[in-house]
Amino acid sequence: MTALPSQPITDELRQWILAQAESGLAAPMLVESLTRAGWQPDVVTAAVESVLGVPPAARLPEPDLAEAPGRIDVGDRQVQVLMSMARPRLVLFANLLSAEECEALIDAARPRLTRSLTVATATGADQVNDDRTSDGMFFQRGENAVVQRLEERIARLVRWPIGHGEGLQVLRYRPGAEYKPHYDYFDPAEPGTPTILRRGGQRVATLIIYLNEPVRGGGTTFPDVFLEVAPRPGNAVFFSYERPHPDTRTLHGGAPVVEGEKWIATKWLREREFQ
Ligand code: PD2
Ligand code: ZN
Repeated sequence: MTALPSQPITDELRQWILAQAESGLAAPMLVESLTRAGWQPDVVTAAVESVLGVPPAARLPEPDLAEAPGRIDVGDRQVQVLMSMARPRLVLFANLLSAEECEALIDAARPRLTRSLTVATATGADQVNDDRTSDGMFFQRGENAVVQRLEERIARLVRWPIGHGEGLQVLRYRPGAEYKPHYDYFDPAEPGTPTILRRGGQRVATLIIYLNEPVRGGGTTFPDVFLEVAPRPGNAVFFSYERPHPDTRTLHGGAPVVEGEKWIATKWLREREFQ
């Protein structure tokens, strides 16, 4: 049998893959369109993997619920699975952090809190936003022992490289503070989005980890599916979005805290290495 002529991974091919990925095309769609254009599937797979840093098959963070649907071994702990749903792709976990670890994160974050900013997708710059009235801070990846341990657990929990995660963000909501419903992905229609995507590509999943329990209010809402997650220390809600589009049903918000404080840590996961 004659071997097919080999096709090299050219710079042009790499640049095309990067440009398409930056405009929001997911890895499997890239593979499909290049294969349809006549590229050999193994060349395409290798090229997409080398440019994006992930095998196209492992296209989204996803917990492994096939073996034991009720718990996931994350190395140093068993995380419980309380519920999961398909659309939005969402999984609720318990026991991701101990009470002591929640307190250690709060104590390390407290002196560094400032009024939360959001990325202005029109320009790519950070700005104060009335839809988000919490105080927050970012840890560097691996900044201290608790952060590092948590990042290792998250990587095992949702099978996504630590290097594809943004630094952990901690937020504190006081009474009256809220985070109005929004999507966590960057809107491809906004002019600032290509600049944001140069660093690690799109966000593809979010893990919101609860560090305490407010006295009243402060649930995480998913208005499209009428779901509200109650904050409980050590629990976490995971959701992923295969493309930056409302049909993922990942609209979500932080309901106003009525009494007490609410503390969370959020880990956003990107398509590619986030430097
Ligand atoms: O605090 C929350 O429940 C919440 C709601 C919506 C957090 C986020 N989004 C976030 O950190 O993205
Ligand atoms: Zn959010």
